[in-house]
Amino acid sequence: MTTTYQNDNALNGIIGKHFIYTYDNGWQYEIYVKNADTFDYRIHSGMVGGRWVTDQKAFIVAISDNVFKISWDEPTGTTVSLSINTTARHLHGVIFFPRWVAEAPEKTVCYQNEHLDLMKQYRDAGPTYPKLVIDEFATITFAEDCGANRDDVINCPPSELPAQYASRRSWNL
Ligand code: FER
Repeated sequence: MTTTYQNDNALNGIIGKHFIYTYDNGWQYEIYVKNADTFDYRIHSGMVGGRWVTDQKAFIVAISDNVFKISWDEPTGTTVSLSINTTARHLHGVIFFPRWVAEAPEKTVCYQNEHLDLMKQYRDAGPTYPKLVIDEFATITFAEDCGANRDDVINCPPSELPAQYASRRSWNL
């Protein structure tokens, strides 16, 4: 089936966007969508707070006007799918954590890009099951349009950010 949501313009509302959001369980995350299949993220608080990743590949699709889905498989074996509504200013995330991450989340807290082989070793060593599934809504508290393919939006760990960075509230899309 071909729909109007599968064309070159369909992702205009998500590419280049930068969001900070807090899940209803209190976990705070940040994402920057670099282009049609790449994004960066940083985790400010929660089970794996402090973790950050650049140039993660993902499937990014438009579901309807202002609604997007981003899905990916981490080198850790964690898989995630985010449904983002940019006008309602909220999203829904489902995170499927392998058992080894649930048992020792601190092992994944790093700049992942510098530890890809180690993360894959952990992934392959497991245990994988039973998975820990987190199914949560989040409120988007900060939004801006940075434009595509920037490397200066998410480029340091949360600990090196200015105070109040993540608690700023603004909306500029
Ligand atoms: C998110 C939920 C989970 C997210 C990233 C993750 C970018 C990744 C978690 C992990 O790899 O541990 O909303 O946003």
